[in-house]
Formats: sequence, C-alpha cells, structure tokens
Amino acid sequence: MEAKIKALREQMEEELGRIQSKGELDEFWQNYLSKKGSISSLMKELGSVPKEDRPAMGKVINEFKSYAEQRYQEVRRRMDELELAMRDKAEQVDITMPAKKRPTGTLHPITITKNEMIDVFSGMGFEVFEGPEIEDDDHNFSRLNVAKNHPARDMQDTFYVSEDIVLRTHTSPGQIRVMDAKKPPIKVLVPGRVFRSDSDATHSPMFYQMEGLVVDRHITLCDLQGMLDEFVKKIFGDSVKTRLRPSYFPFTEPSVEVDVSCFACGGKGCSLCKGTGWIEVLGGGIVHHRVLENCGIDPQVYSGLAFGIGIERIAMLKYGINNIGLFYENDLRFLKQFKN
Ligand code: 2U9
Repeated sequence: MEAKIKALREQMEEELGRIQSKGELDEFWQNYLSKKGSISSLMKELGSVPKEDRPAMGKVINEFKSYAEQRYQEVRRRMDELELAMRDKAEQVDITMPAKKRPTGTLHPITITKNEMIDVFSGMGFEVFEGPEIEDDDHNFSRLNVAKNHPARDMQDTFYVSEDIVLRTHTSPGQIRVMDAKKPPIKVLVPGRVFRSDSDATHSPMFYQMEGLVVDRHITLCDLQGMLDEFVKKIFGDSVKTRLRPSYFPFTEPSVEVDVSCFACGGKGCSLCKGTGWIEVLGGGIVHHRVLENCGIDPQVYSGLAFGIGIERIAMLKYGINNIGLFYENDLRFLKQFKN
C-alpha cells in the first residue's frame, strides 16, 4: 500500500508539473480528489489492510490527501496568475500608437448657404418658421392673390397631389400660416424645399427657397431695400451694390427684382454678369393689400414687405457652380470641397 501511495504521489507531481490550463487542472481534480478519484479509491482499499495497520495507513492516506489538496490550490493560484497575465497582455493598449482616423462628413453646400443666410437675417431680428411641403390650393395660391386662372397654377408648373392638394411651389403658404397664427408685428424667415415642374442647368424640380415677411405699422419699400442691401453685403462682400428693378408678382405690389453689382468684374461686365455688370439675385415687394386682408390684417393700419430668395442660386453664385444638378448627385468629389 505504501509503495502504491508513493507511486501515485510521483505520478501526481509529474502531472501537476505538466498542467497548462484550468481545464487540465479540473481534470486533475476529477482524477485524484473527487469521490471517484484515486485518493478515494485508496480509502476504499483500506478495508483490505490488516486491522492493526489501518489507523497508521489511514493517517498516511489522509496526509497524502491534504498534501494533494494543497498542491491543487498552489497550481490553481499559478493558473489564475497565468490567466491574468495573458489577459493583461491581450488587452494592452499602446498609447503611443497613432489614433485611427475616422472620416467625418461635412455640411452640404446648400445647408452651409442656408445657415449663413439665416445667420444674417437672425441678426436683423427675424424668427425662423417652417411650413408643410404638401399644401392646399388655398394656402399655396388663393390667399396669396394667385387667381384660379393664373398661369402659375398651370399643370406644367405645379405638381398636383389631388385636385385641391399640391406640392408647394414656394414657401409663401408658410407666411400665410404665420399670419393666421399671430398678429403683427411679424418678422419671419421661412426656409424650405419647394417643387416646380422645371428642369435645366439652373432649374431643378425640387429646390430650396428662403422667404421673408415683415408686417408692422409703416413698413415701406425703403425697409425692404435696407434689409436686402445688408443681406447681399454680408453674403457677397461689402463692396457690392444693389439695384431694384420693377417687376410683377401677384402677392406683392409694387414688386421688385434685386440685382447686385457683379462681384467677379466689379461692374465692368464679364461672362458671369453677361456683360451687364449686374446679377439678379432675388425678388420682393410690398405685400399686396388683398393678401393682408385674406389673413385678417387691416391694410389701413399695417403694411408688409416680403422677399424670396433661391438658396441654390445664392450657393451657385457664391461658389461659382454652373450646374444645379451637382447639388443633388451626392458625388463625394463635389461635396468634399465644401468645408464649414
Ligand atoms: C406672402 C406675401 C408675399 C414672396 C416673394 C418673391 C418675390 C420672389 C423668387 C425668388 C427666387 C422665387 O426661388 S425663386 O425663383 N421669389 O421673387 N417672393 S416676393 O412674397 C410673399 C410671400 C408671402 C404672405
């Protein structure tokens, strides 16, 4: 029996020396220390030992068992340390490594231009309001003094959703909604997408507009001219001049178109201004008295000014872009050139 224990002990030491993982250590425990293990078998064999030798032999087996348990714990601690060291190594972070570059997007040129325009008008005290893109005939046309037989309602220009519902052709119905909700003084900027059945190098069936409306006592064309003068100087530079030309819109009377002196040639005449020295940038006027009446505002007490600006047009002039389609293709080679 003693020889057997000695042999088992040697075999155990050898096996313990070879253990490399917790899995192998568990196996060791099963083989030696579990109820079905070799040490339990030794205990069972004690019955066949002569009676007088049993207590001494039992003691030897018990000591061996304690020793085996102690060795098991030692190797277990070694395995824990090994595991921790391996995890430390695997999770090591080299703080001197250069960081991974994460490409970030840039704002779209239309958004950059829109934000810049909002900044300029916010500085003059305008609030921003956005209306729905799908409108009824009443808000998009009738209350803006666009009569039933007006050419602007023509099927060729307007996208109809149903007989009475349209994709808004301008953001002006937004101003009607503002006047319905609030009485003067009003000073709003209404940016948004608009839709017209029109497509060439400078026109797109969907484009962005920004319109403004000011309603108060004693608003005149002079206020409009002052505001727009300030606007174009902030966008195109202090040296540009403005001029107003008479025009026609159903919702404004009088109506004007606003030109800026050509910032490419300083007014001498070049290809950008087609030799005229002037570039058309926007339109506006004094709100038609019938439009104010349609919104329950007394034109004897109040007057208003309104203007409309095509955001693409401003962006094209600002960045020297000659094809409106480039804005909607989402070609990264184009978009990457605009840093905000
Ligand atoms: C209300 C009353 C009046 C908005 C106006 C223009 C003149 C104008 C064009 C600019 C370029 C459209 O995008 S574009 O093609 N717009 O010239 N817009 S006056 O007048 C209004 C709006 C709302 C209640």
